Amino acid sequence: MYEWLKAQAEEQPDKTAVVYEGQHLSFKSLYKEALKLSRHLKRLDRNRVGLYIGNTLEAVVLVHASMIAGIEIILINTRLTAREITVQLGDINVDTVITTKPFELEGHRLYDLTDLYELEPLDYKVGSPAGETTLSIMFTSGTTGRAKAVPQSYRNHFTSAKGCEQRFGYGHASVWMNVNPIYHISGFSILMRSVIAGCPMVLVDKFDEARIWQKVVEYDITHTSMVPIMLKRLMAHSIPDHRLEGILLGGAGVTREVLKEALSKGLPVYNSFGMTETCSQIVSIGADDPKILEGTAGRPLDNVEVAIDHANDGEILVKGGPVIGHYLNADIEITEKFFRTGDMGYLDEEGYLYILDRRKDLIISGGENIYPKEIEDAANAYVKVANSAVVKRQDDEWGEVPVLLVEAAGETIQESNLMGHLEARLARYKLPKEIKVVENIIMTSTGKVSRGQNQQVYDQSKN
Ligand code: S0N
Ligand code: AMP
Ligand code: MG
Ligand code: MG
Ligand code: MG
Repeated sequence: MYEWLKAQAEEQPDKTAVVYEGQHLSFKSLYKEALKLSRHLKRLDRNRVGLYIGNTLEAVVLVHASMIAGIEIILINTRLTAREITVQLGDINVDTVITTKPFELEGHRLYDLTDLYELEPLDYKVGSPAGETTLSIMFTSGTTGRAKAVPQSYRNHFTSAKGCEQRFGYGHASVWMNVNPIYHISGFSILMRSVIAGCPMVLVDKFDEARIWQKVVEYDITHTSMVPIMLKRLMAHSIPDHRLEGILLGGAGVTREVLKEALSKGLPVYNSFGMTETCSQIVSIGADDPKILEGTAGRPLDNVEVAIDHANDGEILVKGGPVIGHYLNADIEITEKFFRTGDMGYLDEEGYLYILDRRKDLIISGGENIYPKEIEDAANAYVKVANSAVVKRQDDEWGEVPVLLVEAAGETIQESNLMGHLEARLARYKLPKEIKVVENIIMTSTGKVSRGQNQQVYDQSKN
């Protein structure tokens, strides 16, 4: 039931499974390679390992090898600093990381593929995963500044892929292109969809609009996923003749202008709403539905239920096969039947979901999440900073970007020194695009940063 690669290797052995930079693997060779690598992986004697990988052929082999070996994989965001990664891995007791690109991490056992193949292969009996078995673990940042570990099961991935297949209309004759990082669910879900439906996946490791269009043509790509900034970059380029049937947009809100431009250029866009915790899109709408220009993220997939919690600011609640049942960090519990998204919105009379705002303090820059608290904690650790608050600014390029407001502890703050301090602690996409020294950071009566009031003061200072 969940041994998708083995099934494809038996049913369509010679069909292309993965393409990367001119290298191809059929389903049969992918299975053979993965099975072989799984024997070396078994020698590590670990039931959970971190993967520090790019969007490459060998990374796909490694993911499948881990699945065959029954090893849970932690998909590491390679944009994070070693310091941030160490905290995440420590939180779920992972001491072993496999890399397919250069990486240094003190205090962990690191193996690249050459190291792995040098380990004596272990003969073992391949098992069958149950639906509830954890396949992958991804971290998603949380309001407290501590990232939440999201375990995604075989059943979560399978039901997600099936729901997507139905809504997005791809099948075994389709060709997927994957330009989203495999370490995000946006990219990982494509790996799952391609092996579950038995269609090829063309991988792209570096977002370059000219090369992406070239590959869309060369491989007759029919389906792909993007965050809005990627689509904007692609539309700024001249568009060749293509066979695209679906471009799934997600990860952040997309403006009506971008959707209108895409439609006018004949691009088959789908808008969607989804999260790491829902194993990718759970609500979507296609270009053929006129409501796409009305600001809706669409209708729930057939295997998903959406409700609105009117007593809590209109928070969007979801449940269904693709939605996770718990977090791994022991003290973060999901106790209710519905999963709380932290986003706010409403459903219209036809059941279309509209996303209005967020209850959580999230900033999304180019599809990467930034929690204000992470930046504030890093800033407050700087001696010359007495207090700080992070607010957001709309940005033509990235969508939203963080702005850091700081209250000095007496001495003058040298912006470049503070930046240097932050750079050692935070991934580069989290670095504030602007630092502003203010008289006073506004706090709530309970002693927390008042995000709303600081935002208001900042917005007014710009007008
Ligand atoms: C947009 C991307 C590709 C930009 O990266 P690019 O151009 O490759 O940058 P680099 O050359 O690496 O660096 C150049 C400078 O830009 C900075 N930088 C890079 N990215 C960002 C960023 N996001 N924000 C701010 N700055 C950024 C670099 O740091 C560098 O600057 P300096 O020189 O100062 O270091 C890249 O950001 C990207 O890949 N973004 C997308 C990530 C993604 O996929 N996010 C989605 C996460 N959410 C989900 O997965 C859930 C929703 C979902 O499942 C989904 C989402 C989308 C589509 C479909 C689905 C689905 O439902 O299936
Ligand atoms: P992640 O935690 O990276 O999986 O990102 C999920 C979050 O992205 C959601 O909780 C939303 O806040 C945001 N998001 C995803 N899709 C949309 C959308 N269509 N409109 C607005 N925000 C979105
Ligand atoms: Mg999240
Ligand atoms: Mg670039
Ligand atoms: Mg301080």
